[in-house]
Amino acid sequence: MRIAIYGGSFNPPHLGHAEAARAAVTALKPDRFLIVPTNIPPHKELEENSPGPEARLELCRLAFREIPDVEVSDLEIRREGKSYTADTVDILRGEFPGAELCLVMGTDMFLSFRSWYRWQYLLESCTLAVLSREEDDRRELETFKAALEAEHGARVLLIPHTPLPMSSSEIREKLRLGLGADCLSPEVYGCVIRCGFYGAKPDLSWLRRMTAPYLSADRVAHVAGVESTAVRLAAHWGEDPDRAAVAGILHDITKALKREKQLKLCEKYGIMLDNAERENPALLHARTGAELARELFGVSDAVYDAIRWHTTGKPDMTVLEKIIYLADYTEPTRNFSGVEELRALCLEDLDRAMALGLKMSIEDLRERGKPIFHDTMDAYNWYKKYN
Ligand code: DGI
Ligand code: FE
Ligand code: FE
Repeated sequence: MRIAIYGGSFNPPHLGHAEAARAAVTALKPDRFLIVPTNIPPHKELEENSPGPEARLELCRLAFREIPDVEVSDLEIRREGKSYTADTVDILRGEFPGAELCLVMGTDMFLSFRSWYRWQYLLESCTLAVLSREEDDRRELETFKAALEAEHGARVLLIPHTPLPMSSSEIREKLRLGLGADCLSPEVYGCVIRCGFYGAKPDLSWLRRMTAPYLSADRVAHVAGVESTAVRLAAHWGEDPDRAAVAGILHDITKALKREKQLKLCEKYGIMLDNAERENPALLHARTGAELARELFGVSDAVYDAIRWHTTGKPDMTVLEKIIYLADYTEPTRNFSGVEELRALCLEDLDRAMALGLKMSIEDLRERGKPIFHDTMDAYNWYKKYN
């Protein structure tokens, strides 16, 4: 019986890890292949927003689930403190007496092997399976392999493998900039964004793709228009354009849902409704949209609130809230009379634009014989002083 062990911090596990595992499975054909994420000890400085051990385990399960016969093991995560491979090997030897244990590692780990804790014990108990890069110095590897074999009776297998050009630390940095979606499996990336790990900002093209199925055909141009208008206003008013883009992309995410579904979502999220809201499903999508955006994409409170208040407005809004309200009202496909004046005002004074927008909205509702919702009225009563 052959058991392969592929350890690492997997913070986060990326496509390069998955590729390496695939190459090792193919070359070693082990009976069991264990991915063993290390426990990152609590005293080690962890970057802010790093996933905890349990979450990292879950990310690994997602990252490696496409590879047949690979198991993610919580052996080291369950063990407190620093994770020594030798301790893990002790346990596996006890559990699987007589099995051949293969330690899967990259070239750098291999060449520094003599600095590992209890490395001689590891050489006695395990075969080393080294994923060697094409650009590696072949002779250096062969020489080191021969030395370990001659001096310590080691068993070393060199597995040719060209790794994908990526590293976890580089990816963490990219994620903070709204990049890196192409380095992770879709499931891992989705989980990172939803949970806000590594301070990740969503990749906007990924977000557009993910939200497309939620939009009815006649909403697509509107939502794209809100996004671009919100980004422009954000740049103009010193607000974060990425945040504005996220709010714009997500603001109508539940608009297509029928009243019944809206009410179901309100129940699910514990949203309390008054009679006016219950009677007017057009008002619900701002509330359910904010909740769904948080559940699916882990949006910040600022983005949540911008979506939450985009339909009615409210007194004393944040810059982002005003931007989304006004972008929704003035994006390029809107063509009601007075829209040009409102567009111009958005670039001059956001509060006056709110006053005008709310006034026009209320006039329009009155003309159509619709009741004015109290949030809309409260908002207007706050902003009318800027008129
Ligand atoms: O979702 P959009 O169509 O892009 O725009 P929106 O979120 O502003 O929603 C507009 C709808 O909301 C429109 O059908 C009118 C309705 N609405 C907004 N404020 C009020 C309102 N309806 C009533 N009855 N009262 C309001 O105060
Ligand atoms: Fe809306
Ligand atoms: Fe909208």
